[in-house]
Amino acid sequence: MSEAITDVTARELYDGRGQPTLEACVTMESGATGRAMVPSGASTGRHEAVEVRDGGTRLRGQGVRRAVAAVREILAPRLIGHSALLQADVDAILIAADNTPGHAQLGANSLLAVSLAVAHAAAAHRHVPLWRHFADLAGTLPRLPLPMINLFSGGRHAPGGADLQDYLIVPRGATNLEMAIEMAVNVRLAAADLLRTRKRSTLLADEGGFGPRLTRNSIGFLWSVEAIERAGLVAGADVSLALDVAASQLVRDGQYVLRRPPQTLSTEALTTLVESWVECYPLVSVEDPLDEDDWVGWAHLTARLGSRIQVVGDDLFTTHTGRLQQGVRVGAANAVLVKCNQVGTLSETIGFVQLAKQTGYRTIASARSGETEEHWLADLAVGLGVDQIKIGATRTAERTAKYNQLLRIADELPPNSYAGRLAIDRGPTANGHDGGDVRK
Ligand code: 2PG
Ligand code: MG
Repeated sequence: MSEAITDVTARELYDGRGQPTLEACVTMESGATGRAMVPSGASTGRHEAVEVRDGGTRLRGQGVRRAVAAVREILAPRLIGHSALLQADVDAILIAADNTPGHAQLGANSLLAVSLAVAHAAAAHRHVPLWRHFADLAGTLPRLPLPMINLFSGGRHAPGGADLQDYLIVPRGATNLEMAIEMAVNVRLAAADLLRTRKRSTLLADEGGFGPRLTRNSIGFLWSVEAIERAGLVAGADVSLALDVAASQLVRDGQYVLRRPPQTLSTEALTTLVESWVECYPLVSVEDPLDEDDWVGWAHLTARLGSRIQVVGDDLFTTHTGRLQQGVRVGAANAVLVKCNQVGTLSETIGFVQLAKQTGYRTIASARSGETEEHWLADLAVGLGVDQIKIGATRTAERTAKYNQLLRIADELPPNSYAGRLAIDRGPTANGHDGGDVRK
């Protein structure tokens, strides 16, 4: 059987933060090969699948030799002889080999590296681009997502900076992907000028954006708007703003503790603060505005803001269908972040995206703060036909690898394949809300 897997191996390599990560390699009877590396988060959700690291003193405990051994000794023998074209079967074998909640024994990093390497090999075997293979697996029409691009970072991604983790720009006015990325590049350059003028650091944060010290979190919004205008664009029309609060990282003893300025807030008070930002700035999307287990708070916030903006669950859902079902039940959020390594395998990720689409939640494929130079996430976003993609700034190779791949794919697809502003502006969202025109 030419599509049979004949070899599975793994090695320890390094990601863009210089941390060890895992690469798996798969060979098929036909001679086709595939390999994939996995990313890693910093502001990880409590309900994410488990990333297995070695512990001990070598590489400060971050080594992945145990995960490498899991691939070589446990996963490889179970997969050899199986068809690489049957991704769902492959993933079921991986999940059964681990057989613990959260893939805690072998690690979601081991499972995902192998799952993706199998997909890469299968695409090579079929002589189709990876995005096409993903689209065929999911039964989706390929689509180019609207990018959501990091400008300023804080929180865990830029310690010493703002409390809020990601200030992003959304080039809603662009009519094609090339124009969208060009706008983002120009805004980024303008932001660098703005920081230099104010004698602030232009050193890069984890996602390639800037991580300046800010005395108030609101300055991040003001400077984002200023950078858009300095780039000759209209804030709110050409380019809007998005935010990732990563609120679970701010919780101390049941309250949200902010430092810029110092504030200790209840759920209700943080919701009101987020609402004031929505009223003052051209914000169209807010991610993780509240703690990952505060379903009641999320439901209230979504009822209050969900008709005006996109409310995104990242740590809330951790790419798990069970948690999304809970969200649908209580009316929490109207969009989901999609991160493969939060759940573990390609098939689980596809299932999550399908459920999100069925339940009217918008979908955003997302990189991690610790990314690799690979571009499979761009292929996955296109193949699964998600609405938006969040892969950091237009800077540093592990980020531009994905933007560049999106641009390459754009050349292959018909011009009307770009999701554009409709991916965030309109259409029914979860909980019966109409997304409305969120233009400000
Ligand atoms: C997030 C991601 C990317 P991390 O919170 O959305 O910005 O961060 O990979 O650290 O979880
Ligand atoms: Mg997030």
